[in-house]
Amino acid sequence: MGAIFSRVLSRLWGDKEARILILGLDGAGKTTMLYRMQLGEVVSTIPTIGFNVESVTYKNVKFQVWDLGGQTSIRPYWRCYYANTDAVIYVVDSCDRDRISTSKQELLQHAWGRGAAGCCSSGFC
Ligand SMILES: Nc1nc2c(ncn2[C@@H]2O[C@H](COP(=O)(O)OP(=O)(O)OP(=O)(O)O)[C@@H](O)[C@H]2O)c(=O)[nH]1
Ligand SMILES: [Mg+2]
Repeated sequence: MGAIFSRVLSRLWGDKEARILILGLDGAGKTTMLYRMQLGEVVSTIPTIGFNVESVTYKNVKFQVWDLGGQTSIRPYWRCYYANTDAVIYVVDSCDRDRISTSKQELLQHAWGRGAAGCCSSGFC
């Protein structure tokens, strides 16, 4: 099944590197997710000022994954990265109850309108 999925993806995409944005509030777990996908392990992180970008290969498909800083003052700049984006992963810390509505507003304002690929709820306390 995985091999079929991989073949379908590479036919659709060819050699093109799919561009993915990871968005979400500060501390939601975006950078942790990026390096978990790339290295397969959890690394210690510091708050992202600007962005991290890494190439990730999954089943012969290459992804260029952009992890953007989520602090309040940085969020307005997310729009600068939208061009040529194929998918958005929006990360929510489900234990951050106080900021769930802020997270929802940002999702609606930034990610949803861009055609978010999936919504990932990072459930840690
Ligand atoms: N226990 C647990 N801790 C996590 C998980 N994901 C992230 N963390 C911790 O949460 C903190 C923030 O994670 P980051 O990945 O740096 O958060 P971020 O979304 O990149 O934050 P900004 O760069 O500020 O936008 C770090 O101390 C992580 O170790 C998880 O799944 N479980
Ligand atoms: Mg980060």
